[in-house]
Amino acid sequence: MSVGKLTHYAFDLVLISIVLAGIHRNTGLQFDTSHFSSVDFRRWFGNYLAFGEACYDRVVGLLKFSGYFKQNNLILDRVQREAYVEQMKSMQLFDRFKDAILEEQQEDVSQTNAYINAFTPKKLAQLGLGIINLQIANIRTGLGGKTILELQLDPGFSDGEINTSTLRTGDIVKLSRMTTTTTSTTKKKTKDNDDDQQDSEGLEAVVLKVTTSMISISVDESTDDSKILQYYNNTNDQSRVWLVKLTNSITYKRMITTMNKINDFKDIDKNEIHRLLLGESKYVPKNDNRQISFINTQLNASQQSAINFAINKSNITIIHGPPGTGKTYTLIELIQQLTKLGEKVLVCGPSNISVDTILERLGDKYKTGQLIRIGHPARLLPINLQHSLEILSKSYGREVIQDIEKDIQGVLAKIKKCKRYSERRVLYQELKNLKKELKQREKKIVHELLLQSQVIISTLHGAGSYELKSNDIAFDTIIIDEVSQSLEPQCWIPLLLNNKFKRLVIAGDNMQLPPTIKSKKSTSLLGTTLFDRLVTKLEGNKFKKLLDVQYRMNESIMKFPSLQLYDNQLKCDSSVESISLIDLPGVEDNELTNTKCIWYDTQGGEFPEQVNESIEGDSKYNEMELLIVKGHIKRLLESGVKPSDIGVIAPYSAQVQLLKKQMGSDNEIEISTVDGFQGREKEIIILTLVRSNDSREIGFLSEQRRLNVAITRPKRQLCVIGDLELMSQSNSDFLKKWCKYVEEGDSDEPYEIEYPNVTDYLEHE
Ligand SMILES: *[C@@H]1O[C@H](CO)[C@@H](O)[C@H](O)[C@H]1NC(C)=O
Ligand SMILES: *[C@@H]1O[C@H](CO)[C@@H](O)[C@H](O)[C@H]1NC(C)=O
Ligand SMILES: *[C@@H]1O[C@H](CO)[C@@H](O)[C@H](O)[C@H]1NC(C)=O
Ligand SMILES: *[C@@H]1O[C@H](CO)[C@@H](O)[C@H](O)[C@H]1NC(C)=O
Ligand SMILES: *[C@@H]1O[C@H](CO)[C@@H](O)[C@H](O)[C@H]1NC(C)=O
Ligand SMILES: *[C@@H]1O[C@H](CO)[C@@H](O)[C@H](O)[C@H]1NC(C)=O
Ligand SMILES: *[C@@H]1O[C@H](CO)[C@@H](O)[C@H](O)[C@H]1NC(C)=O
Ligand SMILES: *[C@@H]1O[C@H](CO)[C@@H](O)[C@H](O)[C@H]1NC(C)=O
Ligand SMILES: CC(=O)N[C@H]1CO[C@H](CO)[C@@H](O)[C@@H]1O
Ligand SMILES: CC(=O)N[C@H]1CO[C@H](CO)[C@@H](O)[C@@H]1O
Ligand SMILES: [Mg+2]
Repeated sequence: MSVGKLTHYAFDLVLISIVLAGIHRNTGLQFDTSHFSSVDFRRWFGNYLAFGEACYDRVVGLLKFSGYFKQNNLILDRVQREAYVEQMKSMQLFDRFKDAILEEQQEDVSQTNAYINAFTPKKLAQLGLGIINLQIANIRTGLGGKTILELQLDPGFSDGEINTSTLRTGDIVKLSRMTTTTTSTTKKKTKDNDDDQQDSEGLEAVVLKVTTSMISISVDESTDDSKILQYYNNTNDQSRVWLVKLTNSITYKRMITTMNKINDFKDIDKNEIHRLLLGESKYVPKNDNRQISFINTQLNASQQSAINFAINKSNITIIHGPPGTGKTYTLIELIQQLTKLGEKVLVCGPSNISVDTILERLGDKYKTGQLIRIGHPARLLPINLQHSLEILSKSYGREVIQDIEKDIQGVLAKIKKCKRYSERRVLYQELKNLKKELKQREKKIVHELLLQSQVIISTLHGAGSYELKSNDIAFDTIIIDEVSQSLEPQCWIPLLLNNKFKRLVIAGDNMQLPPTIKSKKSTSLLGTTLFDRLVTKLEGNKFKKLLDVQYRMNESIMKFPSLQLYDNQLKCDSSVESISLIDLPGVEDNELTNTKCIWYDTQGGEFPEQVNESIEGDSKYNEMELLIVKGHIKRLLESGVKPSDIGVIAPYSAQVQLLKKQMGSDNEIEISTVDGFQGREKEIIILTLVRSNDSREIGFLSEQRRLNVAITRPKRQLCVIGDLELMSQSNSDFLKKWCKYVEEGDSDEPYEIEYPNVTDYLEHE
């Protein structure tokens, strides 16, 4: 019997079973199998009927489903039905995103609470989570009528400087008075109980600025002024306060709101790009003919082609920029071209640093007022101060604002002196009115500024701030940089501002660091970025442009990542393809400096990993591997390499901490985890993989995107220290292929493999 016939019979059998099940379900008629003599046949027939019933349920389900569509007039044709199904799917997706965000927030809160509950303020300060012994030096009014407190160290308790590494601009903090238990050494008179209760509440605030002498915080808007002033009055100017870092719940709230908005997104409010991103319509290329001449004539073919594509060929573009391919460089040209064509552009990124990088490069290309950075820039170069919205709005509307600010200061001064409650109350009311007036005037100024500007730069989160909400601020193009490090729910914040944008450009590399996620459970969903989803689930490959010329590293360093992660599509620019350490001034020409890639193989059990258990979770380290790191550094320095050209990367923070301790603080060798090197480069990178274990565990070395970042930082030498046997037996495809490549290569030896002799290294310690 032919296969075709067999399938035919099988199909008939299935149909018959469904018909039998239908008869059973609709008439209650049972099949009496007892007169079949063969037990085997009876059993088979029973299973056969059960199978039929299962199929029957599915078929009926399907029929009901399509009936539902018909009843509700939801289908007229296939295309619409498909769109509807996609819409249901994407709603499910955004519901699942919501769950994942909530989970993430819970994890974040519980981690923070674990710290705050476990430790005293003093200990928290040592851990870098708080600052103690502060006093309020001044209260003033900031943009939007917010109250700003300026804090200094209490000279009676601390003569040092504020630990500027503890707090960053934008951190959410709680300000509380230091209780008598923590101030037992003070000679201060004790306060009544009433006070202590108010203390435990504290004030929530946002950090605006941190210097060694002063911290400015902006108090949560919902906080009553009188409550703030309790922390600042002339009757208890001795009292000390302290700050502790809290979980920033605003970012989570904004993401949840955004997900809700998508679920309620009405069809008529969507534009073509929204529909495309939601999978509700098919991608259609376009063919415009906008003439431009490149401002930057150095752009290579793939960079030019990406710009051409974004302007002429498509309303949506993914610019895929592998390490060192000039992604930001390309975006800078694109932004300038778009504004030359008269467009208004919104540029967003996941972090302050990601957008400030762009601001820095655009800063001198736009006049004051044409380019505006919303939010508090993390590190503003003086030249870019003129582009900060906050600063701009102060100078732009100076006259309108200044007199009212003066009035507010006057009232504040009066309140400070005033002792009678009834008088105070009148003053509070006056203050409130003045602030309202100030807020309105500022809003108007800000609105005018944004309306006139050509390029607005903001973090993804910041794009949801009130300044941009106004409907008449419409962008022609939205650009999201570092999209692979952004959570998709955050990418939707700028996209939901309105539906007037005509073009979306997202840029990133899905083979580099993913967004940071705290919760273990939600990793899979939040870890899927917009880039990933467009490429894997939708038609992203049709509008993805790869930048394929790499300007950072020697060809031999680029080879493996290109082969493994970029389909061997990367080309080395001639300016870097054969760069070598010996080209650097003062570097000797010897065997070590001539080697491109070195692997110190630590297999054999003499370099075991160790575990450091701490509150942040276990972290691994490997003291023996550090011996080799130091040995290699020593040889490099002896060959004339400058310490500032060397970077050491370890995937584990315990290893980083330990090496930093061993090396001391006064050297210029940079030691960091992978994340600290992201977006950067060094002449030499030494990578210590740490893991070496009989149990064949590699932990998060299995994250290929992280390793890819590590091995694509060096320009002239990559030195890896790791257990080749463990890596090659791991279940990570990337590691296995890498080991194979290291050991066998494709043509000549790609890596110099060394087998370090522990005795030698220990002797030289
Ligand atoms: C300063 O903060 C860092 C981390 O934020 C912390 O490790 C360090 O111990 C702090 N220094 C002091 C003197 O508290
Ligand atoms: C950037 O800075 C703003 C304002 O200071 C802050 O609110 C925000 O959390 C920061 N964003 C990131 C991603 O660090
Ligand atoms: C000033 O501080 C003292 C002590 O903390 C407090 O009892 C008092 O209520 C404060 N005054 C005002 C007006 O808030
Ligand atoms: C758009 O296409 C036209 C014709 O193909 C070309 O001359 C022009 O340079 C393109 N514009 C850009 C931005 O590449
Ligand atoms: C691209 O956007 C423009 C402006 O919104 C629109 O007119 C055009 O139909 C869009 N093209 C495609 C192929 O979606
Ligand atoms: C750089 O690459 C060239 C050719 O690919 C190779 O001959 C040379 O040894 C490499 N040098 C270094 C230091 O990587
Ligand atoms: C282990 O961690 C603690 C604190 O987290 C640190 O003080 C100690 O130096 C670490 N030990 C090693 C060997 O890394
Ligand atoms: C390591 O070096 C020591 C002394 O230099 C030598 O005695 C020993 O044989 C070497 N071990 C190996 C495995 O080569
Ligand atoms: C085709 C093209 O323009 N290639 C350029 C790529 O970039 C290098 C260096 O920036 C130029 O030298 C090439 O001409
Ligand atoms: C966590 C773990 O499995 N540790 C083991 C790693 O391997 C060494 C021996 O190489 C064992 O002693 C550890 O227990
Ligand atoms: Mg970049």
